[in-house]
Amino acid sequence: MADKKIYSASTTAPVNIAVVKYWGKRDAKLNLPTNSSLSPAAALSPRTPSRQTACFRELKALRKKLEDANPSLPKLSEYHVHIVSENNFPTAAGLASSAAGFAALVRAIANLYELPESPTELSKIARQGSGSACRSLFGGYVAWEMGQAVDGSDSCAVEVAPASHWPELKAAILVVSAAKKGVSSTAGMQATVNTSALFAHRARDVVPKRMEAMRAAIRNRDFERFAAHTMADSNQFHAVCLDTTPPIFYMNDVSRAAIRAIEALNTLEGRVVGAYTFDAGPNAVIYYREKDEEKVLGFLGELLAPEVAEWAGKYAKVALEGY
Ligand code: 2P0
Repeated sequence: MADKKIYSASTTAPVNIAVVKYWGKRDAKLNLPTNSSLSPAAALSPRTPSRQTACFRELKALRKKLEDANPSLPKLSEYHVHIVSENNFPTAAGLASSAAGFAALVRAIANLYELPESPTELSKIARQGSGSACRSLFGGYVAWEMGQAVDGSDSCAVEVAPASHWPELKAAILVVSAAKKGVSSTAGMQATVNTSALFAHRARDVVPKRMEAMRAAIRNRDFERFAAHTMADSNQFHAVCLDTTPPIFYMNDVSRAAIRAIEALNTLEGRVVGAYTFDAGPNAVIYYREKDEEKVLGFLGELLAPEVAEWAGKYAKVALEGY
């Protein structure tokens, strides 16, 4: 390399909070899931070195292929890469920070290498960093199709609808605790796969039908259906965590108070105005329609404000990206 030019590329990637949850791997090395999953992206850390290595190996191989086909291109595949990553969400608190981190890493390096691969192709690489990262390659409503192949070649993310499809849908994030979670997703989901009897029922009988119902709800902008499946899926995900040996508890008393508050509000209004969902941590994500924002946030704020130090803080009203 005679010419030591510096090339750079930067990007951002959204966190995503799944409404049909990914929980369980059928291949831990390739991060191949035991069920498909689906998420809207929300507004805005790479993890273990081996996962980064896997992503880089694939990205460099694609660049090398491009260089071999176009000999005039600089040999970027031989360059050292310096990565700077910033995260404006609490890390490892069950708010999809690793998803955004790996998606941004893969997107930025693909930009740097000028790779022509589609977001769906790149999602197969991001998936190897963190399973849920494959969904953060897109900005709108995204499904991660679990795929069947043992090499992971069909386990990738596809766009269900762009963010602009449903501008009324908003999300508020209630940061109950920004502390790191006690059980990592990787360890937790493997324990669930190995010990929970309820898990097989979820992966085989529930999620495939729910994926179809959720796609239809999004397509039709049917908030009632969207909300019903979102809450049911969150509750079943936490049920399989509880059904794990030893049991995994991600929600706490404040999380449960948030569930009761939303259930009470929906009953009070006589229609579904809010839908809660919790990932691998105690923080609540509440989906609602813009017209109901005051109602939902006001009610939650009144009921929970004394218990939630950061309520109304900087994370309290994070609108979905692009909305
Ligand atoms: C999801 N979660 O669908 C689910 C819901 C947590 C609960 O994807 O081991 O960090 O890196 O593939 O992607 C969190 O798991 O796990 C997750 P790895 P990841 O968003």
